[in-house]
Amino acid sequence: MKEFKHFINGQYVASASGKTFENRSPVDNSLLGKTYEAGREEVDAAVKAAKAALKGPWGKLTQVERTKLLNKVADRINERFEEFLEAECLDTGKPRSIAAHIDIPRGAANFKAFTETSANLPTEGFRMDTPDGKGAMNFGHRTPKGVIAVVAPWNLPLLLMTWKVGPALACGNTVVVKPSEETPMTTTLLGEVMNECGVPPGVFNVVHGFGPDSAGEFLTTHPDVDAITFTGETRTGEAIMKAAAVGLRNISLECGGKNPSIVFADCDIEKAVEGTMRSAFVNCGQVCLGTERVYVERPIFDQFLARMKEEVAKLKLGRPEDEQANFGPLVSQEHRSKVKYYYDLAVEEGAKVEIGGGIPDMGAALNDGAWIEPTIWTGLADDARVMREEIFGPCCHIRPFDSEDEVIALANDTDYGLAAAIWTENSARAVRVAEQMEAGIVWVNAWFLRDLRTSFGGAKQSGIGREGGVHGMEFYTEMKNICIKL
Ligand code: NAD
Ligand code: 6OD
Repeated sequence: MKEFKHFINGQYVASASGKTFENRSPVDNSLLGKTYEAGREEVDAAVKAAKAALKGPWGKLTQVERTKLLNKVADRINERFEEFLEAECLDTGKPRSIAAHIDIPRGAANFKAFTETSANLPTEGFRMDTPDGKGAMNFGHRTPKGVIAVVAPWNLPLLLMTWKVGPALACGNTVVVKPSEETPMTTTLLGEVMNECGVPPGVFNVVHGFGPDSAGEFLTTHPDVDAITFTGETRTGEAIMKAAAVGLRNISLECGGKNPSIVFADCDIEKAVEGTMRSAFVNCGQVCLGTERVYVERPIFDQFLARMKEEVAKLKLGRPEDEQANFGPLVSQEHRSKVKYYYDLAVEEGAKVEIGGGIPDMGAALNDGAWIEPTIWTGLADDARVMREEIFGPCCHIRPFDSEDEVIALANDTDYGLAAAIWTENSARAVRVAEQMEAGIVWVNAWFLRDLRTSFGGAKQSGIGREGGVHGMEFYTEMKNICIKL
């Protein structure tokens, strides 16, 4: 039986209480291992180690030395690619082809991209006049913020954890990571890589467990944590924001979405179908940037819907290692119950189920897994709960529209504001509509096309703050003004 332990001060440790919880496969519900649940004692040890490491050899590294070390981490993840891939697929059930293309390479890239940004981060300087005529010089100086708590979700476990750990370490901080209870494996494995690369003990720490009254809460309420970066549900973000209020710790919150996709009649319809298929169904719909509301201009509505149904019918459900499969299970039985609840609610609320809507028969070997059918609805009212609440499953509602103004209002009529996609060959319209989207990220004729130098984050209830490029550097450093009287 595999055991997933905490990684504290460079060593793997069990919980003093001996408390564990099961890690089960979403593919067939088989037992993959047991994970230790951290109590206050382990969280405290991890935070203490992280705090001490700030003053140790890590804190004395030059920018160049730190860059070399983190680049080595990226290279080592790539050298151990197969192990990371296997671990990610076991935990999430996602097809290997997806994890090999998205999760693992991006997990490694996050350690390289932000060392470059950090090394090239500009600062400011102001020469000022003084009454004695001699003047003074001001210049900005950045220091690491300190101990960063990283609280991560399960949908892209390595990618979303390193997306925070990469920039945090690039800026010279130390981290304590709380991965999702659903997906402990790749974060645990990263501890080995840190040791292999010579990252000093205490710089990267991992504590496992749940949220409330468990590792998540113990970590985010710990007084020696200097800032908290979180990705997950909006309601959890609220709890974390409350925890961070004590001691005025800074937060970065990347939360839920109910993202629209707008398909204009002048789009390249095949490109729009291909992109919308990915945005609604890749990773079994478990991508925060994914599309759950599709608006299609009326002249091409029937054609677009028919093409989407054809493509959904071609999705091939199967085990991660099945090379023909491009669609895995949801992450857990618990999450499937939530998604299935919304599938049933959609019907109650008057949706026409165009395709899917249920739980597939996967055969005896897989029927205990968290499988669900990819689903398209039409006919829902704009105020239906299914149209307003994040489902985080492989489903979307497709609705016709008649004018640009109408669709802008519809797309923005949501509590969330994470991402939007626009499909049109008219570049003036693309810019005009993109500028009016109430969202942190807008793609035109693309989806999930990522340049790590750009800002990433959500408006409204999709989050607070921006990470990526120089924006993340603001969060991960403390800016100081030094004023020198001349
Ligand atoms: P979640 O909020 O349930 O859990 C995320 C993490 O928070 C987990 O590690 C969990 O254990 C921890 N947690 C839960 N309650 C806590 C508490 N009270 N205190 C401290 N920690 C706590 O989210 P999830 O189900 O893992 O992920 C799915 C959600 O994440 C969706 O809403 C999705 O939209 C969102 N998400 C957002 C982004 C983004 O970049 N905006 C990216 C991925 C996922
Ligand atoms: O690409 C990224 O950097 C990122 N943070 C993606 C988030 C995906 C959400 O599920």
